[in-house]
Amino acid sequence: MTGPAPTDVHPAWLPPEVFRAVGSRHCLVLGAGGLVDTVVAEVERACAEHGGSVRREVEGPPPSLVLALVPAVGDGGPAELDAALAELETAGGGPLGAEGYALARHGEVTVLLADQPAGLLYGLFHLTRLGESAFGAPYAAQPHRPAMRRRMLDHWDNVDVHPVMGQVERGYAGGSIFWQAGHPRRDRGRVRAYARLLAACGINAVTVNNVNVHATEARLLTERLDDVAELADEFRPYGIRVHLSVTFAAPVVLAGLSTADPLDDAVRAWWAQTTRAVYARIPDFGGYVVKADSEGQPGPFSYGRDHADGANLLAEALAPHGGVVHWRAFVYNHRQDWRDRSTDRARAAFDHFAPLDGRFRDNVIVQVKHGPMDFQTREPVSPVITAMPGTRMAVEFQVTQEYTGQQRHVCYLAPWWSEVLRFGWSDDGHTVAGVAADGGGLVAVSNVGDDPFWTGHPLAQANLYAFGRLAWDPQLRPAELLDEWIELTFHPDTSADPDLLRRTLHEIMDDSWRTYERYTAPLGVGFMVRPGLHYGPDVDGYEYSRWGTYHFADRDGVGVDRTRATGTGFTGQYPRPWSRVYESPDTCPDEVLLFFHHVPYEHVLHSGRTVIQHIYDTHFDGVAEVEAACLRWKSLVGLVDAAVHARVTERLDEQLRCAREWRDQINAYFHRKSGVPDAHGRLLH
Ligand code: GCW
Repeated sequence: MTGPAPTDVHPAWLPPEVFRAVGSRHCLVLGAGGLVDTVVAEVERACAEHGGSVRREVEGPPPSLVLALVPAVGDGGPAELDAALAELETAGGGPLGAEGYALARHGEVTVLLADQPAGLLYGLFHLTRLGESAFGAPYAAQPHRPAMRRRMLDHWDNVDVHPVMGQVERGYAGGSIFWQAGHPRRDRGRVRAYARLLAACGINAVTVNNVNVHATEARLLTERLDDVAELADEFRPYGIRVHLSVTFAAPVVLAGLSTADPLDDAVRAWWAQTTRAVYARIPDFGGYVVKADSEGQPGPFSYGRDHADGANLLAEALAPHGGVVHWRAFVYNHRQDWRDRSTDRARAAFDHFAPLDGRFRDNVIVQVKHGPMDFQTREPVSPVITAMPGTRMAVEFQVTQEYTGQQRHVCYLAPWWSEVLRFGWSDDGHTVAGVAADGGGLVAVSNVGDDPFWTGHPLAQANLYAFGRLAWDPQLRPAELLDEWIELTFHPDTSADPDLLRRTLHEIMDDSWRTYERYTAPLGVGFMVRPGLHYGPDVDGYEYSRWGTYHFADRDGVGVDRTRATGTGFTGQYPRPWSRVYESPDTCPDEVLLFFHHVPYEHVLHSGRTVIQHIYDTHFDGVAEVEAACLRWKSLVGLVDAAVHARVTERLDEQLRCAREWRDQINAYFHRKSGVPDAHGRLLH
């Protein structure tokens, strides 16, 4: 069932060592059904490696680990199982649900309970995180349930190599693990191993193609559906549903209809019939993902319809089969005139979507990027997330590091995602995590490719891991998640200096997002990257472009005035208290000051420093932090796998080169604009 682990790829957070505790027990598995077979196969593999045993019949010597589906527990099972069940009942809290599980330890027996097979699988992976500590002192049954029902990764993978974007749009880890130059890859073992890694961090949905749907990829929906079905077969044993990005123009481009108008009967009939065929082939198909009227993709605007009309069309086709449509809210004018100060890209998603609240069908999930612009290193939370109580919403993160160093720079993003998820408003305790949990869950753009380390930069694996875990439980702390990831991936106890290894990885990674922020675009102003590529500094690269991403630096100051009083009015899209907090530079948090305000260089931040001095200081500090990271990494020679060490060393060299370039260009630029010298007299070029 699980097949042999591929040997040409790094085991990431599932090396055989993490199964030692489970695999050295005598295990009893009670229950049946697809995913239970996966659990049994996993436990068998672990036991074959570590000397334990597995059986599925109650009769036999006392087990030391019982994994049981509650409905499969009959008479005559071990007494510890009954004790755990009784505890669960008294603990209350209702059923464990489709994916939940409970763990308990009584006497010498550890018990894992679940209502349904997926729960057993997630519980098994929980045991890998606990290791031996799951088999120590007794503890009463503790239930675990995911906060989000849907925990999804979108792959921006193309079937055909795109002439500009390549095989994977914004991919920094080699080619696609699904597709290669027009065809599905044959090495399915890699996909299966990926599914296993994803399940182990809690992911349960994957989109297998880019949201920019080109000609070949459009056909995955119809004549190339078998390719999608093959992928679904690999993901299914790990409880992961496959979704497909489709083009809104499909009825025209695939079936030759004269229109894709969402209110046209022939169009509706085509989607209904096409979707029926998809479910006939892939009964557990997840649904469609759509980027419409965005960056050149077709959409309902062409027919004078709005996004609710467009999304509802697909939702109607999916509803009889239990599918959902993820309809992206990333809609803005990408043909702006930089001279026009009245258009503000940050406002666009709210302007298009907030008025439609309440008009979307139940199985529409409006998928919103977490910030109002585009996955910058720092942005405020998108006000759309606060504004549509009558709509199911999914919040979208970007694990692939498009604007955060492209997996050449260490940038552990969990601290930021955690901040976003905890962002709250109103007295009723609304938070981003709450909106996602009540609606469509969390989605992220994957950072995985066919690279032997999965993610190009081996340390970027931590972002993928942390995303899945945060989607399961948004309360988890980023540093704890890093602990988990370090233990699983590096198993420090088997190294010569476990403490040095743990400490050094934390020192390099904990604050690496803030380090990256320090040497790149300052105070939330964003962009300043090379156009198109989005890597490395180009302060004015987007300043006169059509993309609507400006910083407005002149000799007196910098930043975008998005206030109601004198700017674009974007601050008015927030509920209280944020509409007020952001409106005034006196209350606006420093880290997003230039996102909301155009201020003089001598403006004094809450930190007590002027804006210009902050720019100089942070750029020197950021580079110094990268220098320190390089030295620290050197000290891990011999403590981590040699290939991992070499790859990270190579990436750190590039990070340091690039960080220095950022520092020098940004500092020189602002020195030349402002004429203000550095208070510490450092070289500004
Ligand atoms: O961040 C931008 C990227 C595009 C991407 C787009 C999107 C898939 O530069 O490459 O297109 O976002 O999210 O749709």
